[in-house]
Amino acid sequence: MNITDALKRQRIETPSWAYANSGTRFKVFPQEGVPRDPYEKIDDAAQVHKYTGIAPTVALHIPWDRVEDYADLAAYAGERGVALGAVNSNVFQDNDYKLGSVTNPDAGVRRKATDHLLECVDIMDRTGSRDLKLWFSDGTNYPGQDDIRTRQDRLAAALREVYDRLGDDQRMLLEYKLFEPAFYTTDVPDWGTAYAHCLELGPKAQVVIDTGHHAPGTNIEFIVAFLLRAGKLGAFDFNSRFYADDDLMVGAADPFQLFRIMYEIVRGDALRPEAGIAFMLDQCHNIEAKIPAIIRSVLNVQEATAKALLVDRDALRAAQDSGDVLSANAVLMDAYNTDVRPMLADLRTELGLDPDPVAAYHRSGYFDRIRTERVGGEQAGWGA
Ligand code: PSV
Ligand code: MN
Ligand code: MN
Repeated sequence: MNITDALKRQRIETPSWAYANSGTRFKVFPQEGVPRDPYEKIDDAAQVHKYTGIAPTVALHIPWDRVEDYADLAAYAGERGVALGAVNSNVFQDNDYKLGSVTNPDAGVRRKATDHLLECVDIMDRTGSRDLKLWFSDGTNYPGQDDIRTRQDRLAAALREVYDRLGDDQRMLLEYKLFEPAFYTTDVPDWGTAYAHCLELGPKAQVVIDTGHHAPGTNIEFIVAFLLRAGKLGAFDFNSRFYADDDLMVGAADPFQLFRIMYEIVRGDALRPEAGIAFMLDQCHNIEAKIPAIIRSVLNVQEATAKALLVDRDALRAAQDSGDVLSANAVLMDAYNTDVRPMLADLRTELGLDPDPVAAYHRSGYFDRIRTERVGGEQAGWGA
């Protein structure tokens, strides 16, 4: 397939919570016009798709996006030209979870947490979502606080129960994170732990790479290559980090890293939707305008992808096979250093889109409408 065909077929999922107010634990700065309910988040997600043409799904977070009728929400999304994507579970914001959710020493709390995950699968049945995304804040703060190995047993038991509840076309995506909110041990701290649990569970369990969830200097593209080779990469949560889990716009901190990640995706033939990798954003726009920031983020992924597609794979292979270190590196850098923006502007024109999606959004008057119509917008659910 040629480069433009591959780019036309690329799909990026935006997160419902990125449209809502968010902040740090120090302060949430409310913005004008933010959505007041999940329906309005979908309205905003539809704007991102309208101007980029490659963001046709929006991920939900339960309970932040709890509604009476999920089938109705799915139908509403459809009317706006988008669809509901992954369902993100939330077992980290209840008083009961102080010592953990599915790994809590108290069996009653573990039951409550597992029941929530099962409820998320019920919701997926109604939204038509394929993916259940699991992230656990579980861990300990002090040596000796709880038994590290027993917590793995509890985790495995909960995952098994949820796995067995999945429908034929549904998947479980297990996300890891190095630390935070737990500071001594985290029960799913890295890709190896997530991979081992997914392997034990079976083919419907896959690993999520959140790009912000690693130690500084971690080679994320290696993880991508390894998991793709093992058939265990399920999804990305894209964002940028300078220090920890910063949740800044993808491609803002390290566009070269994003290119290297997307090169491994192209190398692994995993860009096409049929390959089953969900390319999602997981970001918070605390100080910048949200919808244009999300449009910008989608474009950043698209630009990195275009550069990855430009890599001359034959020349790279030849240089690698002959041990020509400098030429191999030069092939990669040639692609990275190409300005792909004119090509992408042409692609959009060909698709009937505005060549400059951010400018088109600003010109549309949408923001003026929502800032007057929406009063008292929602907080995403954390960061107060
Ligand atoms: C945790 O830091 C995480 O990355 C998980 O994906 C959560 O579900 C998400 O952030 C939302 O805050
Ligand atoms: Mn995430
Ligand atoms: Mn995170």
